[in-house]
Amino acid sequence: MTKKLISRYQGNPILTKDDIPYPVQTVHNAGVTKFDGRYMMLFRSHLDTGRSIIGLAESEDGFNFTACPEPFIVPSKEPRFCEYEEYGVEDPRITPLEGAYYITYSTYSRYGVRTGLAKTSDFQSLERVALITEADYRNTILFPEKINGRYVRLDRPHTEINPWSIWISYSPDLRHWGDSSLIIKPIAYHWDQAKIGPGAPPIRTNKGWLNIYHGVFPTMDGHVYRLGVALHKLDDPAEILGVADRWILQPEDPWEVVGYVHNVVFTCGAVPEDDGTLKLYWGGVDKVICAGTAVIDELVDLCLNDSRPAT
Ligand code: BMA
Repeated sequence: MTKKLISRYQGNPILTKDDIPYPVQTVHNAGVTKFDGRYMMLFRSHLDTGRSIIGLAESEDGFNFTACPEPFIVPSKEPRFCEYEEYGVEDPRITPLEGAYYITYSTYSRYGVRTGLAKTSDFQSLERVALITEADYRNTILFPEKINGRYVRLDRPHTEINPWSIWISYSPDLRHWGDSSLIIKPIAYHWDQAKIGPGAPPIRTNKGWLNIYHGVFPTMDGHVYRLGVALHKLDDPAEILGVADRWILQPEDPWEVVGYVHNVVFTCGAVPEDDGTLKLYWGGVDKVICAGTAVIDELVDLCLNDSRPAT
């Protein structure tokens, strides 16, 4: 039997809609970070309009979360943003960067899906910075530090011509982005053949940046979402040191197999710990939030020792 690299938390799912003090239909796809010794989680919820908002929950141990009384991000009323957030805000990722916490999230509107960038320093107030992509981009994640003097991000544009792939871009100021290139593609007849997208913001390891991404396989019974790992060179993250051939997590528990969208595990966040492990968070079937742990070195070794081509 292949070794399981992710140990599921015994108390999964760790958050469901019954834990939320305002009316929502789902809780899923959560970004998580450590702030002031606590774990802060931003999670997506569907409302009964079918549109999404983003809530906040807090935890002492990274597994037992308490949701805050009000949502944290709802569609903006500010003129610069409201037109592009009209249909909702989704899939937040949190990146600690230069003393603040930057949040990338998907903004939906009649024009398509873009990426919003917002910022908080206290998880109480929120400042929207900019819309940093045009349509149609999703799954934008920031690296937690500047590399060679520039901010760096991964994202996943949509196109009819190529299976949806992971791209890299750079910025001098977090607002203006360019020098983009495709760096990881789905592989034909492989678990991620339909499309891939960045998941958790990259984690620095001594061998490279660890990127936990999602990959999708089409079946006669719909798409299956799984998670995989890739390793990017520390001082040049456009260079891929390895993409693990096999997935690290697939839908297995009942709340990952049957639900709002069947057979989905989807990550927006992982928290590295001082002991060399990480806590990984994923949405199950677009309905609940689950957690697990992994040994960072084992994920890095999988990228390096059992690799498939990046493009
Ligand atoms: C993707 C996004 C995610 C979602 C996943 C599975 O396209 O919409 O938010 O979790 O599909 O439905």
